[in-house]
Amino acid sequence: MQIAANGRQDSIQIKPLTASIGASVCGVDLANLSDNEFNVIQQSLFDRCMLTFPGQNIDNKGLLTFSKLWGEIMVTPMLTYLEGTPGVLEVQNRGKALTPTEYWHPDSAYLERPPVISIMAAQQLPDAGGDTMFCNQYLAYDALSEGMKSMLEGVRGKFTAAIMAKRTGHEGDVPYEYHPVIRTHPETGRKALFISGPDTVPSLENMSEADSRPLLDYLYGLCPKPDRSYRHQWKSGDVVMWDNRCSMHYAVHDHGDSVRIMHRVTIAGEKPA
Ligand SMILES: O=C(O)CCC(=O)C(=O)O
Ligand SMILES: [Fe+2]
Repeated sequence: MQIAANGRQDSIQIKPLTASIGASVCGVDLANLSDNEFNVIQQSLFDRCMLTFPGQNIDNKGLLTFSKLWGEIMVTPMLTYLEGTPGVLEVQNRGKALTPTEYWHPDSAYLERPPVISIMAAQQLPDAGGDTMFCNQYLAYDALSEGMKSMLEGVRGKFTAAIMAKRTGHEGDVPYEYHPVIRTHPETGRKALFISGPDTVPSLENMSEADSRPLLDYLYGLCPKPDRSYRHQWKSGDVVMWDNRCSMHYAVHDHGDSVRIMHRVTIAGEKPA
C-alpha cells in the first residue's frame, strides 16, 4: 500500500482472471485515481492485455476523465457518438444479423492508426448472455514455430472496414489499410499476432484472396484457443478495458432482442509496426 501525495492510502487489489490473460482491479475509483493507482493499472494492462473493474457504476463524465489518462480520445468514422459527450459511443443490441462485433477482432484495424485501447462501461445488461470474450495475441505469436515467425516478418494484411460498412449502411468505398501481421507492442517490446476475422482481413499484401486464405485461416484459428482466452460475464457497474495491440475480443450475441447497452471510448495511438 502506498500513501499518495494527498495523504490518501491506495488499497488497489489486482487479481489475474486466468493464467494467460486478464486481471480484475478492485479498491479504486476510476474517476478519481491517484498517480500511483494509475501507474499500477497501466502496468497491469501491459502485463495482462485486458482488465476488469467491477462495481464502478461510472457515469460518462467519469468515463471520459479515466479515458483521458490513457491518451487522446478518438472517434471512428462511420460510427455515431452520443450527443453531449463527444467520444462516448453507445454500443447497442442491433439484433444478431446486424451486429458488427460477433467475431474475433482488434478494434477498427482498417484505420491507418487504429485505437490502441478501448474502454467499455456496462449500462444495461440482458438477464443472461451478452458476454465478451478476449484472447491473448502475444501467446498466439509465441505458439508459432521459428520458421513461421521469420516467414511472417514484414508480411502485411489487408484490413478492411467491410463488416462495419455493411452493418452501418456505408457500403460503396470500403476503407482499408495494410498492417503487419506481426506487430511489436511499443510499451512492452513483445511481438503479437495482429489479424482479424476473414471478412476484415480478406488477403495478404501482393497476394490473391485464394492464395492468402489458407494461411490467414490458420493464423486466425490459432488465436482464440481456450487456454489463451477469458470470457467476461458482465455485471451491472462493470468497466472493462482492453489493449488492441495484444488482444482480440468477440461479443457473444446469444441474448436475442434483450436490451444490452454499453458505453465505449477508444484511445488514439500509433500506426502498427
Ligand atoms: O459489446 C461488446 O461486448 C464489445 C463490442 C465490441 O467489439 C466493441 O465495441 O469494440
Ligand atoms: Fe470491438
